[in-house]
Amino acid sequence: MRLGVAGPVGTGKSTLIATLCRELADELSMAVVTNDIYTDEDARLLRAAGVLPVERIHAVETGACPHTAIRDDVTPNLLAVEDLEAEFAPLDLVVVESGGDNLTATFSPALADAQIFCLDVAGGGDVARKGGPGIERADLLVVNKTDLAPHVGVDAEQMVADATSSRGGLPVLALSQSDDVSIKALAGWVQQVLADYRAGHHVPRDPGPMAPHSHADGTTHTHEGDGHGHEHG
Ligand SMILES: Nc1nc2c(ncn2[C@@H]2O[C@H](COP(=O)(O)OP(=O)(O)O)[C@@H](O)[C@H]2O)c(=O)[nH]1
Ligand SMILES: [Mg+2]
Repeated sequence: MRLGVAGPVGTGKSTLIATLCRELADELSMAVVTNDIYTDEDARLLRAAGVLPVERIHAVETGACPHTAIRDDVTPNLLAVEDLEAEFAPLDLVVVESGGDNLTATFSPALADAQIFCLDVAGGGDVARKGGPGIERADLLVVNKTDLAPHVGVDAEQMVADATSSRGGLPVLALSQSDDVSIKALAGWVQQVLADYRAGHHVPRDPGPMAPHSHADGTTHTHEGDGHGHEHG
């Protein structure tokens, strides 16, 4: 199964993936693909964490627009996943981290069988309420770093409640590296989805295209349609 992890920079995606490896690599054969714009920073962070053999962690450098690589033209990611699957067959779980700098980044179901969208409390309590395709329709929404909530003046429970009400029954998980119960719940969710996937009960869900957005160079574009409607300007 291929599990995508998307969400804004700094919300704790790489840390979450390292945690999943730590929790599950004894029972599952795992590999990781990271997406970064210009570097392999995330891959190096994960290799340094020592949670998987380093050769099971591949980096894709996406170039200018990280969303394209997980949504419109997933070829470089599929090649990275297939290389890992060929080298370490049989793999149970490949986790793909998006290089997301965007609140609305989502994976194509052609790349990810299931996807997690990651927010953190430090991004503000209203983020969950504002919604967006990943927040509303990813298979799991993580509200991360709940240990920081009192320090940033956010009511984590309210943030989870707001997110839950915008998701029509899809799960929301409050997560913190300092809360073992939440880490076990995250690992348990992945095990359950994997069991459903193997039983043929899990259907990859497309959260929908990301919203139009702009980049630091001032270009604005959408990611709707077939990937050729990629307008700059
Ligand atoms: N307080 C706290 N910090 C966290 C937690 N998870 C991750 N972080 C920190 O958040 C920062 C960004 O994490 P990272 O995993 O690199 O985020 P990414 O950009 O989404 O991959 C790092 O300094 C992490 O140590 C958490 O549960 N609690
Ligand atoms: Mg990262």
